[in-house]
Amino acid sequence: MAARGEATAVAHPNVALVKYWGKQAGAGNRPATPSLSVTLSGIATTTRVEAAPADRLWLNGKEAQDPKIAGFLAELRTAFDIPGIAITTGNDFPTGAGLASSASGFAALTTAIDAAFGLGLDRAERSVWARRGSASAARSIFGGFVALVERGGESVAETVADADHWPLAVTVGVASKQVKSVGSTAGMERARATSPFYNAWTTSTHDDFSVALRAVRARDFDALAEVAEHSSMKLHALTLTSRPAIVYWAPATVAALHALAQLRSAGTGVFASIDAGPQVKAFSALDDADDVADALATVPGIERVIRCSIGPAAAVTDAG
Ligand code: 2P0
Repeated sequence: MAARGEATAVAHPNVALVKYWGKQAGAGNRPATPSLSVTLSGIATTTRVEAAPADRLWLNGKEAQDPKIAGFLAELRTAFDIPGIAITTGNDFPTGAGLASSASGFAALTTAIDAAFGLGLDRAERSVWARRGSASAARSIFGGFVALVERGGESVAETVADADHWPLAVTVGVASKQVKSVGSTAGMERARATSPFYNAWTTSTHDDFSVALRAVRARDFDALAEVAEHSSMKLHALTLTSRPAIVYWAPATVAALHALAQLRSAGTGVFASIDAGPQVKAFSALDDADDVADALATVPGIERVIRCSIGPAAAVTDAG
């Protein structure tokens, strides 16, 4: 495909079953631990890039400054000849509130820039570049169940099972649309520097990753539920024991956890996962998604329920 100096790409957020929280020392934005996620369908970032006299950014209809994007473009330009870029990007879900908008954002941006300016990246290379913007974005380049692991001195993402291997539902209870108080990068660094549990986290996450990968391959819901909830709770144990503590949960987050536990006691296979924000992501069989959505919708303080399933890779939708 000829590069025309403009392109549009779509990418989807992902939710980690085994979470990433902490970086290796040194350059390249490489995670300290392996992680395993599902890319979502049902919510997306759409990003258009065009050659321009200077870099400019419009986010959700408003002109914005973003130091993370500026740093990412500067790093890309050390390797590629890229002109000024006008970036127009939008999310059809709350931005910066623990719904992985930086994952889908950097995945869509890298994919659009590659197409617009003829960088010639294959999917794996695009994922490595997206990781430099935001490590979870490496996973959103791929669809289905995605691992982010160490391979050959590099941190690389890869699909470990396609979406149709195990078509789970992911039902999101939005507990607050407010932008999070402490961003992920700062939160991770604070945990590394101050939480007494940080070493236990990095050691045990390697085991969690192996268990979760086996559970995904075997489609063993109970095994995945146990390890994924544990990884999510352990992440929040880290943020709560950082100094000063970071409390990502809202009251409705806790209420939703109780509602899902009650549903599980009544026999529905469901487990919860929470990222760096108050939203609760409930995993279940597709057949149980109506019950899960009904349960979340009646939780006091849950503002909105978003129905997702497991989704596709980032893709160019318009190459000029
Ligand atoms: C994850 N999160 O595995 C974890 C769980 C949030 C909680 O990856 O510093 O925005 O840009 O690499 O990718 C969010 O972290 O952080 C994240 P940076 P990123 O999904």
